[in-house]
Amino acid sequence: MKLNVPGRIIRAVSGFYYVQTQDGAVLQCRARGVFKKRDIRPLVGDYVFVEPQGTREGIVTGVKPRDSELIRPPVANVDQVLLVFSLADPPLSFYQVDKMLAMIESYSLRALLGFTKVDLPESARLFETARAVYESMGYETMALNVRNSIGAKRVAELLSGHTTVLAGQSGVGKSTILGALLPDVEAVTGVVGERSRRGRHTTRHVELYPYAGGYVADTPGFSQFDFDAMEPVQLTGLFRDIAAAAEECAFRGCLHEQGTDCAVLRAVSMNRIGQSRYDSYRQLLAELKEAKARRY
Ligand SMILES: Nc1nc2c(ncn2[C@@H]2O[C@H](COP(=O)(O)OP(=O)(O)O)[C@@H](O)[C@H]2O)c(=O)[nH]1
Ligand SMILES: [Mg+2]
Ligand SMILES: [Zn+2]
Repeated sequence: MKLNVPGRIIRAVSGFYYVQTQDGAVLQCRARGVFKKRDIRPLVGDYVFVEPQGTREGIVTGVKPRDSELIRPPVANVDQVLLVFSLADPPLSFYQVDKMLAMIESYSLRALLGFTKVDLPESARLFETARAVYESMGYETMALNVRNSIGAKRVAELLSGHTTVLAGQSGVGKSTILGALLPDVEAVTGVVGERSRRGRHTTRHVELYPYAGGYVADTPGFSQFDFDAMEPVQLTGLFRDIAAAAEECAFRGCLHEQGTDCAVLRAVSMNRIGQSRYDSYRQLLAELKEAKARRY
């Protein structure tokens, strides 16, 4: 009988899977030939079994069932996403925050909110506005400037023991955060940026970096909503504050666009739901309806 050892795929490059085993060694592996026939496609993040071939190579012989699977970026068994936004340069868009949050909710992952560049002018005030909106809904909301150690300790605590994906627009400071957490991989994150700049059609490269009993990944991009799989009425459930108020809407299936019986509109007029949140909801609802109309 051949020996099989458990491990995790931390990187995949042109047909090779790099599997970290429990003793910390990384084996360069091919997948078992039969995987292709059975349509088994190992992903970065997969927990697998490996048959070692010598001390540096091996064969992936089995893939354990996934707890979660993201398509873009292609990564398995992520349990939280650190959404990174900059308060300035590029400027903060509450719509982007709400859209990303709704997307993470749709994946049933935990969302952490990091607002970078709190050192820039006006940023501290803007952060307080954002905090007032998102902390009350139960989201971990942090002001960051990791190079000056602002927020760095909290980020480290929250990431420890988890598999976390850092997501956010280019230029917001994701690599800077990762560089502060993992000083040794700075060079590697540079490579990721290089590849993603080449264009939309390049394969997105995801790499998990072992960190404090867990793993972190800096992703060059994050997928948009899969509107095709969603009905407009489902959007409410992705906005925690709107969902809470919507429980009292008079009629089922209310999209909270108008009507005196709409508890969401009442909550907005009483400032229990922030105007920016409601505006984001309406904009996403419009996009969703448009996508649905195009389907038929
Ligand atoms: N002032 C300021 N600049 C930052 C901060 N975080 C990152 N930057 C800068 O913003 C730029 C983009 O950062 P980077 O980490 O590459 O962003 P990424 O594209 O999200 O990976 C770089 O010039 C960083 O030095 C911050 O907290 N404050
Ligand atoms: Mg980067
Ligand atoms: Zn309503």
